[in-house]
Amino acid sequence: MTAARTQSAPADTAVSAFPAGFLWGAATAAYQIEGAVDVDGRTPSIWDTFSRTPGRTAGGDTGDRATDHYRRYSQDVRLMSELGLGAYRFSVSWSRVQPTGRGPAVERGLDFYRRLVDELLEHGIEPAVTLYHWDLPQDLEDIGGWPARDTAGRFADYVALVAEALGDRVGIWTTLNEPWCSAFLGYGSGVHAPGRTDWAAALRAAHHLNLGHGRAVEVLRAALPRDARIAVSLNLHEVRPLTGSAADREAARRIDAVGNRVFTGPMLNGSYPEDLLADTAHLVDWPTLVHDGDLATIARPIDLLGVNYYSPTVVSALPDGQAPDSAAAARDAGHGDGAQSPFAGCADVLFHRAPGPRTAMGWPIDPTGLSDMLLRLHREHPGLPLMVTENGAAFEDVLTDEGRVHDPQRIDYLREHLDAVRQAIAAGADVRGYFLWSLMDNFEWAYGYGKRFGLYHVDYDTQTRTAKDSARWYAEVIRHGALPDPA
Ligand code: IFM
Repeated sequence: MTAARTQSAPADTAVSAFPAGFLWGAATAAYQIEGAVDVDGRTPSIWDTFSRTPGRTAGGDTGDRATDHYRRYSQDVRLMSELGLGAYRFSVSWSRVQPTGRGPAVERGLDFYRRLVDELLEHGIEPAVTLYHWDLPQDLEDIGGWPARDTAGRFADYVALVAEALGDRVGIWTTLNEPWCSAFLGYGSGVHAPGRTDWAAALRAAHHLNLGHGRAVEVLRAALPRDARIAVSLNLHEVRPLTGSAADREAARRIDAVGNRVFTGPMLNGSYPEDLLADTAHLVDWPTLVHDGDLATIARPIDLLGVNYYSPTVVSALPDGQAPDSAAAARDAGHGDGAQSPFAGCADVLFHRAPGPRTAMGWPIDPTGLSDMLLRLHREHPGLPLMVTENGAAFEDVLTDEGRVHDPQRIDYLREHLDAVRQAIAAGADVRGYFLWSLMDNFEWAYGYGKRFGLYHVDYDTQTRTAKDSARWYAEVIRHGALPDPA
């Protein structure tokens, strides 16, 4: 934790190149791009159910068609090749592989990923698989979802099926993407599927996601070749107290506990932080929730920590006499219009958006949050290689009559954030690569199709992909392995 905007990596303007072997990538997720939700045996996930529920997503948008990547994947791999990507990070849809969340694999579902991986390898692009990016099979939610312990075991069985199918050709494996969102937006504030608003359920979900991660690591280690790299991607909150007051620093500590250390504690240190356990003891009975052996499972060593970063989180204590309003807290945190704060037990923490430029999501643009987070992880977990597995921005892109998308704000955002990565590396952080979010515009969850994060613009009527100026810019960065001069 650092005071707002005070700490940043030392500037090093003399060197703009990234280390040799730095992996340049772009990322997507199954439900956000695939479409084809009812073909080849796929059954509904919690996001199908949620997005089809009136009022849950902007404009009632669903992933039914998305960017039709399930059918257009070859064309999309060609776009990746034009960018010169070294790696492509995508997620596997559990509902496609194992529709009810248990039992044997549906080969037609796995075949899609086999074809995609083959196509990537033919183009010299390294596949990086994410095993879970929020789309739990609905059948598993119906019997308890992530708050139920059994879901961790179901996840491990599913992971074994995917590892068996793709293990010989995929070298980078991520167990979970942003489990904080799955637990706290899905079961806490309810702005994500399955839309439950129960802080105790959110904390139970967090533990079972941790357990599912640990069991998945065990399965992957047993199934994959020795040189496969196993990771988890966390959206760690760069939490900054609004002021240096004891009350604001205490607010930051609490958000750091339930936003970050609820995952990094057990995964990387083998224990839940004492302060988290104390803060949330009124919500869950941790000694009953955490069984003997769970922590050893969760702490199985990983090879890479994925860091997803968009914006810092500035917090303060509620002024004396002001009533807590946890729905407002959720809104102000930039986490949607939820019924209550996603941060379990923290209704009395206020969130502040730093002044200055913001993205179309309303998220303040502050690259120092990325360098500070990378350096914190380097300090606290020395020897653990890091990878930026998501970073990018939505802006109000316009497709011109000439078929161009001029997006200088995205180029600025990317340049500043890549420079923050470079500075963190120069200061000692072992950052192995960068995956830009996202390859193409896609279904932005509760925001529907209104928010565009892509390097490629997608016309959702015709499914035409158009390279934005930022795509050309990123291709040059990749080609040179260095940032061009801003001029
Ligand atoms: O689109 C999401 C992605 O699915 C997970 N990380 C944040 C992105 C932007 O909100």
